[in-house]
Amino acid sequence: TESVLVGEHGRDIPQSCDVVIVGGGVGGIYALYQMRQRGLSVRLFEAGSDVGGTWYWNSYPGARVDIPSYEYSYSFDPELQQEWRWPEKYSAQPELQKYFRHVVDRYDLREYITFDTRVTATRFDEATNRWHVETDGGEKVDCRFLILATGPLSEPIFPRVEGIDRFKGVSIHTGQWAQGGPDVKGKRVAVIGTGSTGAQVSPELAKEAEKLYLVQRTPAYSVPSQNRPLSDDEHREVLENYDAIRARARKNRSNLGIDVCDDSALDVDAETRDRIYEERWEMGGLGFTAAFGDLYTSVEANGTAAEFVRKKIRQIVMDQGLADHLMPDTLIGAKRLCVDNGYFQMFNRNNVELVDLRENNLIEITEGGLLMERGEIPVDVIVFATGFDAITGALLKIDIRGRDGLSLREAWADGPETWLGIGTAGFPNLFLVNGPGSPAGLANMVVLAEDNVNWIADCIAHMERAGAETIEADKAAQSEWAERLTEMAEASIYPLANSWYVGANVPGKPRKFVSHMDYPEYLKACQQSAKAGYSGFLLK
Ligand code: N01
Repeated sequence: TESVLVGEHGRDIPQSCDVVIVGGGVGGIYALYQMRQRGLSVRLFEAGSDVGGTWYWNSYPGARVDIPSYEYSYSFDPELQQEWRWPEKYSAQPELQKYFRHVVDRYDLREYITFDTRVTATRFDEATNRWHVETDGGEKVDCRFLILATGPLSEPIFPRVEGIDRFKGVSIHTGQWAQGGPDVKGKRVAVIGTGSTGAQVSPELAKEAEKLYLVQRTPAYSVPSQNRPLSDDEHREVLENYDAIRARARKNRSNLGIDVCDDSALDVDAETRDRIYEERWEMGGLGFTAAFGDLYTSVEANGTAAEFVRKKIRQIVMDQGLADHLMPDTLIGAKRLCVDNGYFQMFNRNNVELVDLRENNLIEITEGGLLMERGEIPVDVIVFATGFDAITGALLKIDIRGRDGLSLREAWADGPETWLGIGTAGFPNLFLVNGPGSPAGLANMVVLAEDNVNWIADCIAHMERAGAETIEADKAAQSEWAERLTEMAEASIYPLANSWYVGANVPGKPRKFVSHMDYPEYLKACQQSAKAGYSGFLLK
């Protein structure tokens, strides 16, 4: 018999179920929907107080999607697609969270979710082939299948700087804004970090703050989003052509509906090239680096796009001395390209000051601000836009033990290895959504989550039919997958940058590129494995 608790609404909350899902974001919500559709009993644990994951936590001013909203949304139900009205091309965080809340309520999923609860440990019991799951709320649940939808960018990291706990003002990481973002009106604010987040949050804070210090370690490339309200006509056109829009994106390496040009940037003259870059700049968004086919494979071709953006920075930033400090000199796109709404324009405000760590290093954080080599900067608020222990951080935070007590932390000590980004050897009946080895971080994560979850749900159904108790990635298949990922990475510019893609933003993390770069190829591999009775997996 199943042990049960009685929930708020008088419904039994099972302590023993078919599936436990960790994470109530983009991936977890759809996993919950799909498992319920398949008639499985499910519990979902979410650390936040509401659903949305990334779009719950990152509620900082300026947070906004950089893939058009009508693409960055679920495709599984045509009715859902048809009834939702996105207000802007790139909708802001509150709108995204509203959407994810709507999905949860529309399909009656909320009652299966336990909020404000972190899964701390999970252990596979080989005698029963079940996972034991423990939470920080002291709950113990066991399940047959464990789905980890913890997100690749959900474990915030802070600079390792002396005095970080000493600061008497308000300090907050952008990825924890939901816990209570500060009111910066009339305050002196320091933002540390100039990645996608820093480029989004700073212009918004600068509008409110008395003074904004932007602390920059590496200048970033950013292109304008050219965001705008989605007109009724555009909205209608999207609704009428949704299938075609989705189908088109599926053919793209990142599952995006952008126009990709296959020509080499080096085969056209400089004038033509600049005209093409100008068109892309005006169009806005991530399509900028799809202007030519070799910007991610040739350092020389990449340099032409980089130079174009540098020229733009010079044109936008009025103070040319300041523009010098903002000039990126690395490869464009090798660290994820920022998409902004007035980032470089912000530097023309007289309440914004750039603090360039390359010539004025941060020594420590004091009670009242930042102690720099050149003196103290007193501030009231410190905003850490310093990023995440990406891809593996949230997974390895959980003490996960597979066969023979093997810990995932040990198994992945040299970097994660998976087969299809979905399973990993030694951890039976454990499935990853948007995991390492999938195109997570490079592709539309909503659609990727759907593809992963559909695959998992079909796999579970297959196991039922075949009478299999466990499924586990085969080590050989996993090694082959790792080789393919490395091969693709080495043919690209990605490994050349110190980015979260390769783990370079976390001291001591093994340097490895573990994302799949080609969505159509990725999907085909997943489908082929399923078709062949889940090849690359051991079913028992
Ligand atoms: O994090 P990041 P993020 N001292 O790691 C700096 C997605 N996203 O939160 O470049 C000083 O990219 C660090 O400096 P450096 C998107 O996939 C999307 O901005 O390492 N500075 C860097 O400038 C994105 O890529 C959107 O030298 C320090 C910054 O902090 C991913 O999330 C919006 C430092 C971190 O940049 C992560 O973006 C936001 C230190 N000790 C995020 N440590 C959209 O637009 C770090 N930095 C949809």
